[in-house]
Amino acid sequence: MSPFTLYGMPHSLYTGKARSYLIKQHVDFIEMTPGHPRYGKEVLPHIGRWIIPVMVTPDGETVQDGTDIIDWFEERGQTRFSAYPETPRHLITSLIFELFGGEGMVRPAMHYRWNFDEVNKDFLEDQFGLFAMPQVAPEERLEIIRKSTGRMRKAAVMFGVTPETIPAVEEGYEELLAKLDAHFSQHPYLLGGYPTIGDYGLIASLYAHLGRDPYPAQMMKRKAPAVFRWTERMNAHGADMPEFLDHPEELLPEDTIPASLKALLETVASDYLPEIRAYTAFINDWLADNPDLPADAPVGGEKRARAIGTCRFKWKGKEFEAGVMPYRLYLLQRIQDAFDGLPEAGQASVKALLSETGLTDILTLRTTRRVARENNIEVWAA
Ligand SMILES: N[C@@H](CCC(=O)N[C@@H](CS)C(=O)NCC(=O)O)C(=O)O
Repeated sequence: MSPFTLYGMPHSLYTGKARSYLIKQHVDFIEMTPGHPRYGKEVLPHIGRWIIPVMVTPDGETVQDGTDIIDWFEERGQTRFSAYPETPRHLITSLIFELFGGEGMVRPAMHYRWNFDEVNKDFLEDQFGLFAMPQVAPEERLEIIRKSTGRMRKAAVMFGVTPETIPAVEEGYEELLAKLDAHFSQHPYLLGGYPTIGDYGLIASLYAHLGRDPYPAQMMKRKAPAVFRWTERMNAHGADMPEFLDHPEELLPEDTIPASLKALLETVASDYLPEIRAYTAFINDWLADNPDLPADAPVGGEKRARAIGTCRFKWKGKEFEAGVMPYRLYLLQRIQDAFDGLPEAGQASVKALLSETGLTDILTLRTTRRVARENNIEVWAA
């Protein structure tokens, strides 16, 4: 049987999540760049837009989206160890970090990629050109790529990175990095001896951008060596935890959430809840203004736009304005759905944890319509 193909790029944030999962699950896969002519034949006709990551199965099925790629294996029970913990606190905590890592940390990821030209620019232009057009000569592709990186640079603003907010973004990231370092100094993965969905969410921002682009990678190595080690570990075939002598390949016993992880949940509450509050409110208003959308209407309209508007919120004393991306609801719903599916005792134990860490609202911030995924895009559910 031919192996799986992952269309992705080393410098792509969302590819990191899918790649790490495939590596850890020992899936026999090859990674191909969307710059390969096969992408146009094998992927575009099915997916209908340029996007990565996309997985093609040995039977020719195409799956877009990091979470859907992971769930393709989970639903079939084809895992070495499931990404979804069985105990209530571990499950909900892990899903919270899936949302936070992939969506809540995009601001520092964009900032440390695009606002440090002296250190990053040559590398970024090389990498973007190399993987988009490996068949084009370096000087020629540089011309082309300079135009498209200009577009991506502007995207940082869409995520709320502006000259006014940059000091807050940097302060927040340094605090987060210190807490992550404290945690990964004690634990090889978020919940113990193997990665779960929260690790796969975190690796999105912490690999391609924050762990690989020259400026933030050096910063991570200097200030948070245990986080850097975790990024290596997340891309290793084995457990890769020799510094944790005799650590079992098991999650922490008794659904334990150690103090270092509670501290990280507190950061999610302080750093990301204000934005969740703002975008769920925006979406509810938007849905009230658009009451006649048919079921399965693409969330970004015919253009398949990522954002349906911008919302404002305050954080660290600064006013932020950021794009409202309904995809984020899809990940938020996963936390809430998992909570709703827990037995009463499990719910009580999770509620106590969320109350202790300031995250109670993550369960109640809901919208009047749900986001679903159909045919590899996000749609408004019935
Ligand atoms: N929700 C998707 C997001 C994928 C995504 O945004 N990929 C980026 C590259 S890291 C991309 O393809 N962007 C191209 C575009 O949106 O035009 C996932 O998790 O897979």
